[in-house]
Amino acid sequence: MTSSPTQRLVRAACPHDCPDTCAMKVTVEGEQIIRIQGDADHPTTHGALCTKVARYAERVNHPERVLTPLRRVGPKGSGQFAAISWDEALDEVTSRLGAIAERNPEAILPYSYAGTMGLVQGESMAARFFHKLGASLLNRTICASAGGEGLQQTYGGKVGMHVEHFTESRLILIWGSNSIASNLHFWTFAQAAKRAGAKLIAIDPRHTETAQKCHQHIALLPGTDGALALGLMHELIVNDWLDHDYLAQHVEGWPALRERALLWPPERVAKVCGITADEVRGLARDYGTTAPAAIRLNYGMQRVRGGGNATRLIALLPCLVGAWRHKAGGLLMSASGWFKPVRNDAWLQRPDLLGQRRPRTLNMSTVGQDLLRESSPDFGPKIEALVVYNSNPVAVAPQSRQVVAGFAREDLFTVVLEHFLTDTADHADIVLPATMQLEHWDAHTSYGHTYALVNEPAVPPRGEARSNCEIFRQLAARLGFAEPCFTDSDEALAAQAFTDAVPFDTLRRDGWVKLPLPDAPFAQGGFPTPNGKAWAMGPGVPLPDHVPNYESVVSAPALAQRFPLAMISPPARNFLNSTFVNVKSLRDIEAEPVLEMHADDAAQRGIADGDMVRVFNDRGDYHCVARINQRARAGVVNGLGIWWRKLGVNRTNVNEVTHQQLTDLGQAPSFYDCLVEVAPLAAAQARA
Ligand SMILES: Nc1nc2c(c(=O)[nH]1)N[C@H]1C(S)=C(S)[C@@H](COP(=O)(O)OP(=O)(O)OC[C@H]3O[C@@H](n4cnc5c(=O)[nH]c(N)nc54)[C@H](O)[C@@H]3O)O[C@H]1N2
Ligand SMILES: Nc1nc2c(c(=O)[nH]1)N[C@H]1C(S)=C(S)[C@@H](COP(=O)(O)OP(=O)(O)OC[C@H]3O[C@@H](n4cnc5c(=O)[nH]c(N)nc54)[C@H](O)[C@@H]3O)O[C@H]1N2
Ligand SMILES: [Mo]
Repeated sequence: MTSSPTQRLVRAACPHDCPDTCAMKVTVEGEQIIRIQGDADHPTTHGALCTKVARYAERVNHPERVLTPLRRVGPKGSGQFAAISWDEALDEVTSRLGAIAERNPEAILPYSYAGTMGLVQGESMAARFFHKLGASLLNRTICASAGGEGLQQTYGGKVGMHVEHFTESRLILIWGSNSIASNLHFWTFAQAAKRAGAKLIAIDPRHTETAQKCHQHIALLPGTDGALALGLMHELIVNDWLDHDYLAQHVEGWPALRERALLWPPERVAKVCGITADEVRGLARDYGTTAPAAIRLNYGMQRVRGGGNATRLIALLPCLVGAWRHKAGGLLMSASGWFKPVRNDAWLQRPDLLGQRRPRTLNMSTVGQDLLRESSPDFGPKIEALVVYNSNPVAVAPQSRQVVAGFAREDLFTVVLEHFLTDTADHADIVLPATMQLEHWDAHTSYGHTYALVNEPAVPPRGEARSNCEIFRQLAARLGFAEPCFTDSDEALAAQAFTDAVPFDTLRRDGWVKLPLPDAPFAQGGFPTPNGKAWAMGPGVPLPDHVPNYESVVSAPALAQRFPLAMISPPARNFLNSTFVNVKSLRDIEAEPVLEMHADDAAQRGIADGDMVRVFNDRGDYHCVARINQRARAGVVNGLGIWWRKLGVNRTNVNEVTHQQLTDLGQAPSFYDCLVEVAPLAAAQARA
C-alpha cells in the first residue's frame, strides 16, 4: 500500500551476494525513492530487510556516485579522472579493444562477479559480447567453488533443504556461518525452531553474534572441519546411531568411508581441531539421537585448502543418520542448483557465439599472478586489457600487493563499469557509470531459498548512468556485431531469463514464484548424481579425507615459528564484501578496520585493546585496530573484511596478507588459511 495517490509501488529484488535474495517493495513518488521495504508476503523475506539494504536510497543518491564516463588523467591508482562524453568513452573503448582483438582477443579478460546477482545485469549481454569477441573466459571461483564442487561430487548438484523447513528442526548445526550477519532470514527460522525447543550449535572458530545466541559453540581451529566430520562419523558408527537402511539404499561407497572414519576417534579429532574429545562426543550424541537434525552449512568453512573435502564429509553426515527422510532434516549449503532447470542460460549468455574458438580460461582468484605474467606457451598471451564489472578485485582478491601491481601496469588498458570510484575503478583508464538495482530490469535466483524473483526499474538512472547490458549493447554495435541478440532489450532479457516454468506475468504480478519442488527432496534418495545415490566415492570421485591447511602449525611448522597466528577474515556485518564501505552511516557503525584477538595472544605481544597494530607476513602487512574480546579464540585472529583500501588505515586491507594458493576442489582461494604475526604500532606511525 502506498500512502498517497501520487505514489507508486514497484516490485524489486535485492541484488546483493547474499543467500537471502529478498523480495522488496519500493515506494516511489515522481523520481524519488520514498521507501524500500521487504515484501511481507514473500515467505523468506517476511517483510524484513537488513540494515544495509533498508538504507539503499543512501547508496542510490550518494553524492560520490559516478554519474558520467571518466577518463584517467593522473597515474594509475591515483583516482584522478576527467569527465568525458559517452561517445568519446565508447569510441575509445572500442578502438582499444578492437585493436587488441585483431591481434589476439584472448589478450582481453572480462572480470566480474556478484556485485549484482541478477541474471540480466550479470552475465547476459556481457557474456554474449565477450563470446562474440573471443575474449579469455573467466573461472568465477572467488567465493563458493570449493564447497560447490564438494556438493556436486556428493549430491550431484548445489541442492539442499528448503530454508523455511528449519523451523521444524529439533537440532540445528550452524556450521561455518555467521547467520545473523550474513544470512539473517535463515536466522529467523532458526529462532522459531529454538522457541519451539530445538537445540542450536554453532561450529565456528569465531565467537560470532550467532554463536553467542546458540546453546553451544564449538570453536574449532580454521580448516579442521573435515576432521570434525570424520570424528562425528566415528562416534555415529561405534554407538550405532546409523540409519543402515538409508546407507544401504542411497549412499555410494559407504563401506570405504566407514573404514576411514574409524581412524578418527575423538581424541585424535580433538587434537587436530583444538577442541576437547568430550565436545566431539557430545556433538555426535546430539546429532545421532535428535531428529529431525538439520545443518546450515555456509561458505565460511570452505575458504581453506581442504574446503572441498570438508564440504563433502559434512554433506555426508545427514546420509548416515537418515536425516533426509524428514523435510526438516538434511543440509543446506546452497539452493542454486534447484534453479538450473528453469534458467535460460544458453540463451542469455550465448556460448554458441564462440563458434569453433575455444579461448583459454583464467581463474579470477589468481588475477594478481596472471596480470604479472608474460606471454608463454602454457599461459597464452599476456593480458593487455581488462573489462571489470560487478566486482572490486583490487579490494577483494587475495594477495593485494600482486593485484595492485598488476592493475598498476602502464601497458594494461582497463575499463571499469561501476557506481563508485572503488579501489579498482581508481586503476581504470576509462570508468563507465552503471545503473543500480532500482534503475534497471533484472531477474533473480537465490542460493539460500527456492523462489525466482523479478526486479523492475523504480526510478530513472541517476546522471548519465547506463545499465551493464546497455553498455555492452552499445559496445557491440560499435564493433559491428550484427547478430539480432545484440539488440535484445533489458526487459526482454528479464522476460526470458527463465523457462516457461517461471511465467513472467506471474513474476510481474507477485514479484516472485516458488519453484515446484518436493518438501523432503531426498527422503527416498533420488540425488541428482548419475545413479541417484549420495556419493562417498564413485567413478572419478575418490574417498574424501581431512586435508590440512597450507599454513598451520602442523603443516608448516617453520612458517608458524615466524607467523604463529592463524588469521580468518570473515565479513563485517554492515558491509557486503566491499560494497557499502563507502556508505557513511554503515561505515560509522563498523568504525574502523578491526583485528579481534584473544587476551593471551595480545598480552604476549604487549597489545592493549584499541591499539593500532600491524598484521603481517612475507606477503605484506596491513594496519588496523586491535579488539581484545571474547570473539577470538587463542591462536586465531579475526581480521574483519573487506574494507576499501583507500578508506582503510595506510591504504591497505586484510587481503595484503592472504595468498593465491587454491583449494583442493573447485580452484577457489583459501582466504582463511593464512598465518600472520601481529605487532603494536606507535600511534604516530600508524596514522602516517
Ligand atoms: N552482512 C554480510 N552478509 C553477507 C556477506 C557480507 O560480506 N556481509 N557476504 C555474502 C557472501 S559473498 C557470502 S558467500 C555469504 C556467505 O558468506 P560467508 O563468508 O560464509 O559468511 P559467514 O556466514 O559470515 O560465514 C563465515 C563464518 O565462517 C567462519 N569460519 C571461518 N573459517 C572457518 C573454518 O575453518 N571452519 C568453520 N567451521 N568456520 C569458519 C567465520 O568465523 C564466519 O563466522 O554471505 C553473504 N552475506
Ligand atoms: N579476505 C577476504 N577476501 C574475500 C572474502 C573474505 O571473506 N575474506 N570473501 C570473498 C567472497 S565470498 C566474495 S563473493 C568476493 C566478493 O567480491 P566482489 O563480487 O567483487 O564483491 P564486492 O566487493 O561487493 O564488489 C562488487 C562491486 O560491484 C559493483 N556493482 C554492483 N552492482 C553493479 C551493477 O549493476 N553494475 C556494475 N557495473 N557494478 C555493480 C559494486 O558497486 C561493487 O563495487 O570477495 C571475496 N574476498
Ligand atoms: Mo561470497
